[in-house]
Amino acid sequence: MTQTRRSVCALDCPDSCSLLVTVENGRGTKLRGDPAHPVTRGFLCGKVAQYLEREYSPARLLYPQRRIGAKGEGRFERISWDEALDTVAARLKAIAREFGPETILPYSYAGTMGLLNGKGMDRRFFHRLGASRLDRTICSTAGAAGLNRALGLRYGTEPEQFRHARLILAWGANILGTNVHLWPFVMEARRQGARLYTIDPRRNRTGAAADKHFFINPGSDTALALAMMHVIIGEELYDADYIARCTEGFDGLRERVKAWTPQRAAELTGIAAEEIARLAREYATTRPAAIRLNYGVQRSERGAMAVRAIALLPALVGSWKEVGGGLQLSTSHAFHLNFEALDRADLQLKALGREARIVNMAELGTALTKLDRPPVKAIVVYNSNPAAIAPNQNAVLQGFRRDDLFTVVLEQFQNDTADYADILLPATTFLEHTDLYAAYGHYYLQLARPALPPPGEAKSNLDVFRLLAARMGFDDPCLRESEDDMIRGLLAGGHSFVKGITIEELDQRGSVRLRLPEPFLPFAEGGFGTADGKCHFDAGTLDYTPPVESRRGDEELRARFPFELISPKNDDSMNSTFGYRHGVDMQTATLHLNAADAARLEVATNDQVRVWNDRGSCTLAARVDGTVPGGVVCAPAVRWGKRAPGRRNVNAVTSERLSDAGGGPTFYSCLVQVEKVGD
Ligand SMILES: Nc1nc2c(c(=O)[nH]1)N[C@H]1C(S)=C(S)[C@@H](COP(=O)(O)OP(=O)(O)OC[C@H]3O[C@@H](n4cnc5c(=O)[nH]c(N)nc54)[C@H](O)[C@@H]3O)O[C@H]1N2
Ligand SMILES: Nc1nc2c(c(=O)[nH]1)N[C@H]1C(S)=C(S)[C@@H](COP(=O)(O)OP(=O)(O)OC[C@H]3O[C@@H](n4cnc5c(=O)[nH]c(N)nc54)[C@H](O)[C@@H]3O)O[C@H]1N2
Ligand code: SF4
Ligand SMILES: [Mo]
Repeated sequence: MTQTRRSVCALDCPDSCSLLVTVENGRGTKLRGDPAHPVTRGFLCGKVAQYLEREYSPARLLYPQRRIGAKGEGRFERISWDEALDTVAARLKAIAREFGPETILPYSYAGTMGLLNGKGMDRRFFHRLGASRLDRTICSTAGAAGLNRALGLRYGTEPEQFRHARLILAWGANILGTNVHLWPFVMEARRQGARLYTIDPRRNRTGAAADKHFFINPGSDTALALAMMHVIIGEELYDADYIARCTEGFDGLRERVKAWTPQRAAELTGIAAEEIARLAREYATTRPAAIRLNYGVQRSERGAMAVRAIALLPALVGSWKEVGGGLQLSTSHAFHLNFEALDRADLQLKALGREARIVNMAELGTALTKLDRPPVKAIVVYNSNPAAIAPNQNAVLQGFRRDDLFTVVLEQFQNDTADYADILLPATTFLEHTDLYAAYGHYYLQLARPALPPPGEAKSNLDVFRLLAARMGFDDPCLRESEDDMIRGLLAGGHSFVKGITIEELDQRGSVRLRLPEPFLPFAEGGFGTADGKCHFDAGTLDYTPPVESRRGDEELRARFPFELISPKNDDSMNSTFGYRHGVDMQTATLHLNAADAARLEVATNDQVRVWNDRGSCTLAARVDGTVPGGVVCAPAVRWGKRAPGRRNVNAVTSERLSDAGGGPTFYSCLVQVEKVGD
């Protein structure tokens, strides 16, 4: 019997694709993008087109297990769910009693973007327990802080509108690699004569396909944006009418950017002054012009300021008024669901009589090795692989090796973090459980029911936290709630963007557009998330200093570690999610170097090179090519450390230093030395 079932891709990707799963005799045989979905439009990225290979991989975790080897060694034995849950509940209770519940730390990110399995029952459970709260900064909080500062709301140009743009700036955005469903709209625009420019320290696949690529020094984007403002204002190319009606503080901005000449920015960014001036003029005079800004820009010490400065550009030229204008970093804020009902933060008060302390997930190494009063005595990891993806890996692994740390991991695969688990629990994939999905690259809310049966004894996160809550003796009704009731609760917020959307409509249609006008022009008439609805330039606080770890940063560091390392996303994987594969993850084993640098280092393509600094080292295969300029090296992230020489990946060299706002990590502000590995 052959059936087609609906699903939603749950991977951490702006596209949140609507999927059709062909099921024959209970087994999935084909995955397709839904042709009827306005953004998915019938195709999938390469990695998810082959997701059934991951779904049915012999490496899937099928049963609960207990560690029998040393931490990190990866030796386990099968146990029953009863024994696993009893052990976890007993240990968590004992730790909470002896050291206080805040010594227990949840650690999760967006392994699934499903709201119920990603930020639902888990949050309720940890709040009721009184565990430490995790500040989930690892990806986007610096950018969110910058965007909030500029716009007051994290809305952006909808992908469907990019087809109307005449100029598209992909600013730190590898559209073909990480946001491929925007590409058909970009191509449609280009067929109408639009130009695509990319601004990036590396010429990635999108840069190679663009009309023009601007190599920019890592972490220097604020300087470019300020110099563009200098030209736009100096040459009176701004939209005086929009500025008068919808912005605040223009005179201050005019003063502020006077000093930001293209010459000054050229020294900092590495882009020639004339090029900067030409880009500014083109941006201001091409109607409409859309900016696709992505999170690459904000993984630096100046990331929040960079996003803020770039996000002010559309207001200056009035481009929010135009269909196909504006800027997109994220659309996530428009999903005005009732998140308070979902995560029930109020339960902390019941447990502790106050809010629990907060631990920044980008500082996990320090949290596990140095945090005191109270220390971390237990960590429960799900939807994330911190042993591979968190910065300052040596500290993280030192923490996970602690004998007095109780570690629980809910996983689909035996990844780096799973190797350190005391109790390892098998998790379902998004094809196997119910969930509701918002998106950060479009405006459609989606519901997915299980399309396939879970293999072995795998359980959803939601089930596991419900079962644990019962074992802990928590009798709050919300810890027993059904999926459908949780979804109804989320929809009950009453905001006009979601008003009237029901679980029945979602079940019937799978994907439902938020109740937004079409086209959606969030800031055409102001409407910014500020008290007066205007975009505030607030120029007194707009400024730029180079990152400490950069070519213009700390001289002593720079003398010892002369290369700026970036480790952006690889094209064919999803962070470390496909790290179980052998062979296909070659991108994540690579270090791209410029020819002049390679010659000086006497390194040729395929040589093994050691990349190192004071924090650690990793070994990669050199690729000498034209994708990076002199002084920049690039290691696409991120493979499983345990699959790498020395059992370390690129995060052995990245730092725990935080971004200028939002508490974000600074993966791409990282100075290193490179040397050929002797044979
Ligand atoms: N194929 C694939 N897709 C993915 C992912 C993946 O791992 N693989 N990961 C997903 C995740 S977690 C996220 S957050 C999203 C978004 O992912 P993005 O943040 O958009 O992806 P990145 O590749 O990290 O960064 C985008 C580009 O920014 C560039 N960049 C780095 N530093 C700077 C800088 O200082 N200035 C400028 N202008 N550019 C800079 C990088 O070289 C890169 O080409 O992608 C998602 N999609
Ligand atoms: N050097 C460097 N490091 C980076 C980045 C970088 O660009 N460079 N990017 C950073 C960014 S932007 C991000 S978002 C993070 C991503 O880091 P993570 O959030 O850790 O993402 P993944 O590596 O994809 O790991 C997600 C894990 O969740 C599991 N999973 C998926 N669905 C479920 C589920 O339903 N239940 C359970 N229990 N598990 C599930 C998957 O099997 C997978 O192992 O990495 C960060 N680290
Ligand atoms: S990873 Fe992104 S592009 Fe690929 S199927 Fe999932 S949502 Fe679509
Ligand atoms: Mo991310």
